[in-house]
Amino acid sequence: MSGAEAGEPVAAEVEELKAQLVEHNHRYYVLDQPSIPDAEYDQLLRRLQQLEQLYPELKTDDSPTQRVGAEPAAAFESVEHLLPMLSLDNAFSDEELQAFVERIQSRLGDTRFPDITAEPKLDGIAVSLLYNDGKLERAATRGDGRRGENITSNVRTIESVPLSLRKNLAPRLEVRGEVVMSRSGFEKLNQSAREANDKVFANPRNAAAGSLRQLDSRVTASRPLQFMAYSIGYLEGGELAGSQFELLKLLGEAGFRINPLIERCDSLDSCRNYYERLLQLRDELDYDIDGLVYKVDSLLLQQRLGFVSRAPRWAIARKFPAQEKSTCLLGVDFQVGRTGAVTPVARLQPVSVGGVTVSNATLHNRDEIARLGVRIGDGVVIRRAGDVIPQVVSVSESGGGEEIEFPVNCPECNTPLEQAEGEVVTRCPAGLSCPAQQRESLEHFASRKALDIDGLGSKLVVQLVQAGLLRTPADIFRLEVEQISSLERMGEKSARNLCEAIEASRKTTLPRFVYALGIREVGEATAQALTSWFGDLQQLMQATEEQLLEVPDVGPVVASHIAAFFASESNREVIDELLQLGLYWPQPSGTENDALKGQTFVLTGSLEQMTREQATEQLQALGARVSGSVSAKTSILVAGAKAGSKLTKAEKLGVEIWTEDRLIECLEQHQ
Ligand code: 5U1
Repeated sequence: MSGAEAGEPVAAEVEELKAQLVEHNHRYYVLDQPSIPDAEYDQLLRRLQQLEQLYPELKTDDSPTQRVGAEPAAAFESVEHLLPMLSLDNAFSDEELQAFVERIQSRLGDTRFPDITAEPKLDGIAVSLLYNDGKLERAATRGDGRRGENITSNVRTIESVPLSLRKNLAPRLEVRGEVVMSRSGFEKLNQSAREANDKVFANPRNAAAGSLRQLDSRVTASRPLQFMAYSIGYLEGGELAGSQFELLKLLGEAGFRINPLIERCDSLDSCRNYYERLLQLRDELDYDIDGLVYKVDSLLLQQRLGFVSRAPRWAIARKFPAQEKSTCLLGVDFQVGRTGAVTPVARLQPVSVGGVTVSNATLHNRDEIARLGVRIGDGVVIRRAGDVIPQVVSVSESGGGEEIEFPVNCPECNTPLEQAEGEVVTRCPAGLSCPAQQRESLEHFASRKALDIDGLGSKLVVQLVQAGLLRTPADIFRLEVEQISSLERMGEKSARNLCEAIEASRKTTLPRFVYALGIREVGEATAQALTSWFGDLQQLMQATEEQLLEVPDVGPVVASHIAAFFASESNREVIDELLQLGLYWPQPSGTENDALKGQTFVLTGSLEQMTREQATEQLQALGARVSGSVSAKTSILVAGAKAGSKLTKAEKLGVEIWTEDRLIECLEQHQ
């Protein structure tokens, strides 16, 4: 059928499908607000692919099917930027920031504070995107600022880069910004690389750079990259906006992802305050930032201020302390985790990395030690980012010390260790008879995202196990105040508090319970997916691997772990005992459940009377959606203490704002 001529209805359907897919891409990759399930999106995409195959004349360059198109290239062509891509001067202290503002005031002959926008400085790869009549024509790296490399075919694969602008702002327009890899995406990429014995990247920036320099754009397409716009370069056809802030808003309307943390500052104090807040937020973000950029907001003033050599006079970067440092490897311990995985842990000469003292870092596994070629006494580079455990990135100086020997037997129970064919992980196969695995499983069961038993932390678990009071999670619900208070350093009051916390945890939710079981590879999201799919515990426990594979995001490995877990007689016994000891989860009942149906809540700032997880759970139980970002679709923003940019954005959008007390009142009213 290929080559048949398309009639009008087909052409119209293709146009409609393209428009729908572009819209869904934008909602998913730019706004983080998908509005249809993945399966429905895939169906639309498949239909478009089918029609384009039948009627190739309807295929256009900006079709969502054409992100990965070009054949692998032999090399990257060098291209000249229409306007040089500048670098930034740095300020390393408040005094230097003040001097920057004073220089501006003196040059402008005006002592008033010039409004300034403050933006996170992404630790990624600067990229220039040239749009001709609203269509992406060329993408280039910064290179030396005058000439860069043409990486168009790779950048086209980044879904947050619009192939066609949603709003054509100018006949010719160059948009500049940063390509970054998310931290979570980077961790996953490195984990798969480790499992496949491939090269791992030292940090998300290197991973983004490596991904953009692929000669085969299909490889780039498989990498979790995103583009955030921060300015324009070349522009034809007159000014677009009066200020940097308005310009970013316009770029957002044209379809670009704009950093939601950008703020306007009207004094030196607010500039400093922004720095402090961003420094606090840094670890929570899913992308690396290495500081922030202050820019004079008025584009007219920017023009008057001009440039010195290769940097603008109207902008300055304020760098954060580095998150990588060198130190000495003193030794290596081997830790056995909940699932028996043995992890080598580097013991380090303590070193301050980005304001936190680091004395341990992970070496991941046996292969990683070999890849790094690291020995005891070597100088090593340590990196910490976000919530992840600090890691050894490379050897900075060889000390010629002894080699690191991986143990043959479990360091906790002496059982011979095993490494399955094709797996990088070395495991102790002893299961719950290995004290480390028993301890870790109990700790996991009581942890915050599982049964959330306040006070039952690692030290107490060790004490209770040693005293013979705890063996399986069911034993937790048999503990008595007298038994607990007889432990060393345990008073009557703490024992009573713990018993109360245990009592309160009997009422839980099914997803929490499934997560608490500690099934290999079943994290919170999978536990949620499994329970929404099967509805109740019995159905889940009886599911075959085939049935488990039908659950979204459950692959063959996870399915086999789940089936094996529930097939185990001892696991089934513990579950039975837990239920007999009074663990329960209220069944959601249709009528009371949807009091807040159709409402989208966003929680921001710190809540004082409940955790965000509790608030989220209770809102969801009443049928509300809880989203991470504010948009025009947000119904209510709940603002706790120190609420930041989400509050500002919600105010701008006219979203209803609640205090924590108002939230509690609403929850109580509907419970
Ligand atoms: N957020 C942001 N990063 N960044 C880097 N804005 C920004 N602006 C830059 C650079 C190099 O340069 C312009 C000020 C020219």
